[in-house]
Amino acid sequence: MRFIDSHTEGEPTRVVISGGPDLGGGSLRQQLDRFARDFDDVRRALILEPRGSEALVGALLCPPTDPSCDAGVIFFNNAGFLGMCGHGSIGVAVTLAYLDRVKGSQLKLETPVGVVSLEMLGPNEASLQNVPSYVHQAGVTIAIDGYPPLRGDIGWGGNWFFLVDWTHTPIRPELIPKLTQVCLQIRRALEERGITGANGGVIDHIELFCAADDSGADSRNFVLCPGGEYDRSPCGTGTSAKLACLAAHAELKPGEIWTQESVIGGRFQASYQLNAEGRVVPTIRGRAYICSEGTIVRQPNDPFINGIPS
Ligand code: PYC
Repeated sequence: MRFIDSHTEGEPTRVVISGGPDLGGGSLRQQLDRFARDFDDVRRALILEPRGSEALVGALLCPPTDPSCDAGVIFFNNAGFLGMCGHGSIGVAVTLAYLDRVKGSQLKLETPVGVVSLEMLGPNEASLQNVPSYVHQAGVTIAIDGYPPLRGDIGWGGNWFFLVDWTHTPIRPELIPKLTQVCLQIRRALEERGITGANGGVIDHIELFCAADDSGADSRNFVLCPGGEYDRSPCGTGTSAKLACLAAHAELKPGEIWTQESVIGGRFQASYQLNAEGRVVPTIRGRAYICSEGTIVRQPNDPFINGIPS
């Protein structure tokens, strides 16, 4: 399998450019299910150490069902599969541009949760129009040890998020281990209380946010991903869910720019329009850089041929 690695505001994406599993066509959901059922060893080999890292998100290009799309894409990580991935879509766009595979400046990708469009703003910058995003439930209170009751919103931005105002404590790189523990506690509390997104969707991303000090951004966030790693970028689907919350609480008007900073200082510029159903259609602008190209090798006698289980 040949791949190209990039990072979007620090968060890595590995695009498989040849030799990946043939998922046989059908809807992106069907292709994802086939990937999970028949080729999970490929996911693990691509993502886990020693060939990958816990923070890595993989992207497999596959045939779209929508003829207006340039490609289908399935995103995956150390724990399984993602419905959508914002930093990953920007990484795919920059990778395809690097390969000279973007006609003009527009790219349309079909994902298991809907179609997203990208506009190249330069070789290392793209603007993503994400799937419609919304608040499923606002003001959900949960209890975790060591903290007063926490209130958060359940939001959809292509994945499910629980978004918690964390203004009382700074969100800074040196606090990443502590923030990770807090998010794991929150996720456990949601699970124990059976709190889910719509149709029982598992809330597998936790997002804490606070004011961004004097950096000029509107907010800084910390996003815990399903496999227990934090997002180095401000998280495209998480920022989309955040826009939905801001719109629901009348804190941001359509077309206004929201600058979302990550815990390590990466930034997305975000805004939204409302669609006919009153849902938020997010636009997320960010930068990605190619960082390596390579071939995955799996020797048959390698005890870690499918990666080191995390
Ligand atoms: O950017 O949407 C995102 C994302 C999800 C998980 C990691 N990054």
